Amino acid sequence: MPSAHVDTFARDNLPPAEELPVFLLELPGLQFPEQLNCAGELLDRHVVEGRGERLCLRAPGVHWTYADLQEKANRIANVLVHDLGVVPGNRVLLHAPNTPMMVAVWFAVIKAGAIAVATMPLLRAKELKAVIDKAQVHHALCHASLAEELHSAALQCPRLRRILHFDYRGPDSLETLMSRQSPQFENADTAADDTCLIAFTSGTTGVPKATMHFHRDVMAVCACWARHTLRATEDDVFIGSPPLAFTFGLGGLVLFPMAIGASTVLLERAGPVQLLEGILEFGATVLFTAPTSYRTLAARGAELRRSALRRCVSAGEALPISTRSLWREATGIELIDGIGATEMLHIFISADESEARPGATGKPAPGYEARVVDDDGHVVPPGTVGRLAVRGPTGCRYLADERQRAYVRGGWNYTGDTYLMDADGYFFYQARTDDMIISAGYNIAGPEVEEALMLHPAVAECAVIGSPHAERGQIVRAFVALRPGQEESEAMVKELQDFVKRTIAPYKYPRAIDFVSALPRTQTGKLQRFKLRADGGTR
Ligand code: 3UK
Repeated sequence: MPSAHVDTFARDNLPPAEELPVFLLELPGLQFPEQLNCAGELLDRHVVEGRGERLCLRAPGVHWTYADLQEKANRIANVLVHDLGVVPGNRVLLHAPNTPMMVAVWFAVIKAGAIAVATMPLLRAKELKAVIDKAQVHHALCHASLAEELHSAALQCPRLRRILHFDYRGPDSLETLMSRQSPQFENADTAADDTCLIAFTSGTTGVPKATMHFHRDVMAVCACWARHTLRATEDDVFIGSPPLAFTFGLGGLVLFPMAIGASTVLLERAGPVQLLEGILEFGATVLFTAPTSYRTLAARGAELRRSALRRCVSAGEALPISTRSLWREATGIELIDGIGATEMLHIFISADESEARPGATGKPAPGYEARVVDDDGHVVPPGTVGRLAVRGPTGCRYLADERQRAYVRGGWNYTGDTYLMDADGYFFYQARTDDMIISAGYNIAGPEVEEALMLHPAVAECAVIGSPHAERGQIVRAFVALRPGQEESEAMVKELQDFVKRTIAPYKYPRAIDFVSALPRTQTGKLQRFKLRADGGTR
């Protein structure tokens, strides 16, 4: 396939062929042409087919049609090519909160055949530098409000030649350059297997990894889980909290709505309060957010019941049974749980409302296969806990990283999770592989104990880890944030311990309980158990 990449960095740094996962492309809808630019499919196609006047992006004070977005993206693509000298295959760093301009710059980069490297708004200079160095970035487009950290990073990154700022008025702004460029742009004629985005893992531990995804992969995730499980329509209005630099957010807030000509609401801040306001103000119908956010939002069930909301997707972390039922009771809506990963681009095991089973993530999404295996990679019988291995149209390609050999073995992607499959083929999340607690010879999955604790009315949030113990190897230690008005006392410790013993097998109860005001989380909302483990050891 003729690559459009003049700069061959991405292709040169792909894992060797024998370390790649198997890619399954048989499903109808996955037969992609050799030349494919996903921006053409997701954006230009709607204008060509006469849907240019349909609403595409909403934000406070912003109302862009597909034609509006196309015009902005084309002007920015011209700026990239003519003012900055970007050539196909170059990496362009994007640093912005979720705003319409962030979507426009994303499409501009893809249209130009370059590679979008989106970064979380909260990243500090040190983390931005790591991204710039790893992805060998020469150009950056940055939201004016986030300029400072990127500038300090740039001082230590001689490679970064140029930063343009947007969402501000100034003679040197991206908007000024855009106004001088043509609203027409001919997309780079990229190969379906040219890399179009590099996504960094959020990393609950260790050094972030850079994953590479092709134009074809972007279209594949739209054709699999989104088409078959989410089944949204062109009249749906999407909304959600994950940053667009997190592939959960990119898919849920840009790729999936635009694949079907629907519209999406972008919120710069998307805590539970802003989400609720956004849902009501913009009439959102499809919500993407994390389990903790559903837990908090459930308190506003009465308002949500009167809203247009109809489909709610939970991912990023295991969905506690208690959160699923809380949400159903509060809003009348059954959550769609789905496990996804940056390496896989999006969700690969899930269940829609009608198939959902409490405690189960679901079944492999159309196009994907999943199995539970032992340490040697052999499939274990149903009902046995083991490692999750998956394959499908998307899969792991780390950029120059030896951890590729740990994630992909024998053509399967190992997500680092332990799972159990029941006799009906439903997959039940247990824990991260390295979060299994081994206490006095028992294997205990932290999330199961968390689940039990969260059923207690006094508990707002909790996290369970194994902490070192002389006789037992490890003991189960819980960090608990109580609901307002509850007392952090010895009596409460005893109460919670007894409650867990009554709820699950007694040997799993937390022998130590620490009260905390909040739990440490990543910018993608994941619990950072390693931070608690570091604390837990010293107590
Ligand atoms: C965990 C889940 C249980 C699991 C992601 C949807 O989370 C995403 O990607 P990350 O690379 O993390 C991947 C890891 O997160 N996880 C995610 N969802 C679930 N565990 N139930 C779930 N529903 O450990 C997985 O290996 O940050 C999620 C779409 C795109 C994504 N990138």
